[in-house]
Amino acid sequence: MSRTIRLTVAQAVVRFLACQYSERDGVQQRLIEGCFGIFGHGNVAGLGQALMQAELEGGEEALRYFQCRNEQAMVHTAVGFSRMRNRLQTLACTTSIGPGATNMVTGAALATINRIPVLLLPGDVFATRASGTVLQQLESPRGHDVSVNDTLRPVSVFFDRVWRPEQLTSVLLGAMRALTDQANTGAVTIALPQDVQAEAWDWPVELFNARVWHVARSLPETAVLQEAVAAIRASERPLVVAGGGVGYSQATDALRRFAEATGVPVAETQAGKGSLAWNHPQSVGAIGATGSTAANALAAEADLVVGIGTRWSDFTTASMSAFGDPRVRFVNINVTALDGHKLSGLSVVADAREALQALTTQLAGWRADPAYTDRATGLARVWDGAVAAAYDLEGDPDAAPRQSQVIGAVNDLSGPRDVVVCAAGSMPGDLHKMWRTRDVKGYQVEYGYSCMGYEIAGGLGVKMAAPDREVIVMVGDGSYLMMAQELVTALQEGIKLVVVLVENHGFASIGALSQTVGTPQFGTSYRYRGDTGRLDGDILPIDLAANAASLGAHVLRADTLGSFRQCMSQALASPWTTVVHVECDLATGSPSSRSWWDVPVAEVSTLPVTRAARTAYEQEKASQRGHLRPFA
Ligand SMILES: Cc1ncc(C[n+]2csc(CCOP(=O)(O)OP(=O)(O)O)c2C)c(N)n1
Ligand SMILES: [Mg+2]
Repeated sequence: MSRTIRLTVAQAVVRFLACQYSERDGVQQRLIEGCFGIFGHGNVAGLGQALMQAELEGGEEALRYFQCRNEQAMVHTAVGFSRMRNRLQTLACTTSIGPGATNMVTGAALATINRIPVLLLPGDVFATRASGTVLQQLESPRGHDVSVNDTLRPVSVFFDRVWRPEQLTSVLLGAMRALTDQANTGAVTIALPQDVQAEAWDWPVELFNARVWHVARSLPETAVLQEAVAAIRASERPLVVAGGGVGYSQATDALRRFAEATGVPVAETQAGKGSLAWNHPQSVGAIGATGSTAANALAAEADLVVGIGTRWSDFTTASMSAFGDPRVRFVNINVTALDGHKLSGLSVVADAREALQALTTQLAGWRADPAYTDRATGLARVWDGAVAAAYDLEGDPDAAPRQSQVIGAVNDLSGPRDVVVCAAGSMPGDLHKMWRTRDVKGYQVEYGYSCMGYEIAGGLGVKMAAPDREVIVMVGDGSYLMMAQELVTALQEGIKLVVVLVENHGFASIGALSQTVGTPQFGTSYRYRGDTGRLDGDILPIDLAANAASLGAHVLRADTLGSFRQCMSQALASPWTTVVHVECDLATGSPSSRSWWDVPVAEVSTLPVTRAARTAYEQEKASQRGHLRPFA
């Protein structure tokens, strides 16, 4: 008879999570660093009781509880944390049933789209159904085992519900497997009916022994690798596109060695930015719709593109218009075959670091034409000049600065290890183009879901993962208004953030987009309803700086570039969470990518402006192509 210990289901969950570890390259770390939660009747007596008991009894070993203000935000925080820790560690999030649980759906989608592990523990309706219809229960006429938590199924890479205590062990083990599976990780959901959480069971003691989850580095198949090597050797204009997988695999040194040994230039996706230092001679910067003219010129003529750890999103491929050579081929190094096969590429299913090392070895002695490598460096220098000009735009020193100047000032005043965080609006594109990344973890822009409201909550997670770095959250007024409340959590935990709040009175990015798609400025600025009956009156007098101060942040206000620089220096030197509110010109000042993004325009319209936009759209659309030619 094996020994057992009697605990509630919730106590077992908390005890189990506290002793899970991940390990890669022989380095071991706790898999679940803590648990965020907002309590309600669906979890306070179960997981709430278990977390409290662990806190009182468990000391350092216990799963630490963190409070937050909004369930969506806590998932963002877990994502920011895990992204910064290269997906080897994450946080758990517990909610009540009903609205608390469904508030996590957006966060879960964000995690899964970005392939970042987070553990979600929503409460659920009674398993026994003893109390009848429970507060916040959705009743489905299709069956009584449906609950609102089923909305988490399509956005989770693993979803299970613990109807009976006996099921818990298999559910927990399945969840840990999914969290540590680099090829298919994301939101991992364990729905916990509120009665089951409080139910006692005799658990085998070995369930609570320390358990180490090995994070594999999968090796490329020899034959496939050889095909990749042959393709690279045969290429004349090769280009690497580095995605997020390079950083997560800690493959940046391997990438640099590969680039230096072969002379192949390196472009970066949003998630891959920072894979190579911005001023490395072979770094050609961002690629795609928000890319540099250097990377986009090279993409247009490349005959072989080596994608590493990229999902090939439309921003990267400029909606399938970036790669112009009719015979261009793709080699896709990725841990997941889902991405490997995109663009009819040769799918090299492998860990990025392992594959790069193997390629470097096998390509020994081969180099791209030095004239081509030099041309790439030259194109990159031209782009650097355009960025420098955008940073230093001349103009009235008493006027509101352009966003490009704000980005330039932040880049200039921040240290090499400082981290910039952003997610939605016009800033991610401008940062992708213009931010000069000096450290592999220095650029944390969430652009898989580009979720307004991620910024402050995600930045909190980044700072929790890297307390020794300054974390600078860049947030637009629209995104700030959507989710600013985690400033309170920063205050509560004594976590310092620098928040740069760019005020342009509305959704400037969509305002700019609306111009090109024939709906000029419709619904994109924060204005009163005017005499016309439309939202074209005066600008709404919203004081977001006062709002931030009311949440406990220190607040500095800037309305010129000079005052912004002063405020920024003060914020960086301060030990407190500081919001620098800066009024910005609507024109961002960022240089053109000479690229395109497919947003379809109305095919018929009574409005001349829409018809003109449609004509321009059809011209751009002509540059779009499929990549259907089989690789071999
Ligand atoms: C949750 C969410 N809703 C809607 C969008 C679509 N969207 C993208 S950017 C944007 C406006 C962002 O405004 P702001 O944060 O002020 O940045 P700005 O565009 O002014 O730079 C909107 C509505 C989104 N990305 N996320
Ligand atoms: Mg705005």
